[in-house]
Amino acid sequence: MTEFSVNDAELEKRFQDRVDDEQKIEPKDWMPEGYRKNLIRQISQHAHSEVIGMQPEGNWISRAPTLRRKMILLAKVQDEGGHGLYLYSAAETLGASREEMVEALHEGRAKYASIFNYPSLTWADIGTIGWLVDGAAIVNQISLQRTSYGPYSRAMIRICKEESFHQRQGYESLIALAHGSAEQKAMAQDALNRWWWPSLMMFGPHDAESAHSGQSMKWKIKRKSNDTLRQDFVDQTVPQADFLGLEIPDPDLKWNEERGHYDFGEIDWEEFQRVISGDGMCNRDRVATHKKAHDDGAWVRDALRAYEAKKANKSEAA
Ligand code: FAQ
Repeated sequence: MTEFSVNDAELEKRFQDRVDDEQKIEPKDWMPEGYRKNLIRQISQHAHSEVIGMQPEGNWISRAPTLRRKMILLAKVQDEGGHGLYLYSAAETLGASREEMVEALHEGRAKYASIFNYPSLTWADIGTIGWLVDGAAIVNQISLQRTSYGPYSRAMIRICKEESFHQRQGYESLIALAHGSAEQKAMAQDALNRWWWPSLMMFGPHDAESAHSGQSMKWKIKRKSNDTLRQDFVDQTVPQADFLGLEIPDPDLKWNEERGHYDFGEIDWEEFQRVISGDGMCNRDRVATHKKAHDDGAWVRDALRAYEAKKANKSEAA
């Protein structure tokens, strides 16, 4: 049988065999249309999250309490922009254009992580974002280092190295606050109270409610389920809160000897649905800010295109 007479069912079987065998799928390999579409959805939403995620922290760069904290925060926010760029590039290898992806974000057709629709009200929020939000992102992204799509997997390896610095700088900042004055400790506790539940929402709906999980796990786009990752995050974070002397705002949180995990309370799923449907505290503002920055930068893209065209004309004439 030649390659040309192989039908879709056979191609799909070969594809699944490769996935099951832990081989990476690369951009020029045959892949089912659903795999390509699902990856573009997930990777572009991941990219949007990184870029929109610059806003809550960017809000504090000019107000960081010391030069050291300002330098760390600037580097971190810049890293998040870089992560967005790796991820947009990974999605582009699947045939999506940057313009289409950004348009989908602006028109509300593409989501981004719900967490970035909450406001950063105090300096303690910045440490807490590093500790909890980057902490949750890493738990998920470590599993995605083994995702089946090569460019996504390689981007994750690089991103995780930087996220690990992000998580540590946040935790270090919170150690300073939690072990500082009574006012500083209260500010850290208040930030934990506001960011805890939204951090748990980052992992998405329960497995039973997750529309994409079944297929994404079969194709090894996702390697661990939403609930498993959420449990990993809780188990890892509770001892960190204990060390800080802060209390996690969940009366149902307790160690379960039998399961070898922490039990924890139920997420407010109505709030989650509201936020991912565009009606959270900051959704409108986040998208409007992104749109304005994009529009203000149009001249840079135009200049780059004009320069590329000029270069192409010159090389044609030569
Ligand atoms: N927020 O069927 P599932 C970071 C949507 S990076 C908004 O379970 P899936 C770094 C989901 O898209 C954080 N929407 O979906 C940083 C789907 O809607 P759709 C981002 C959510 O894809 C730190 C619907 O619900 N990380 O923070 C959320 O199998 C600090 C049904 O859900 C990633 O994106 C949510 N939390 O699983 C940056 C990791 N959860 O598309 C700056 C990659 C679910 O059908 C500062 N992504 N939805 O309209 C993933 O691992 C997965 O996409 C999940 C969701 C686990 C997020």
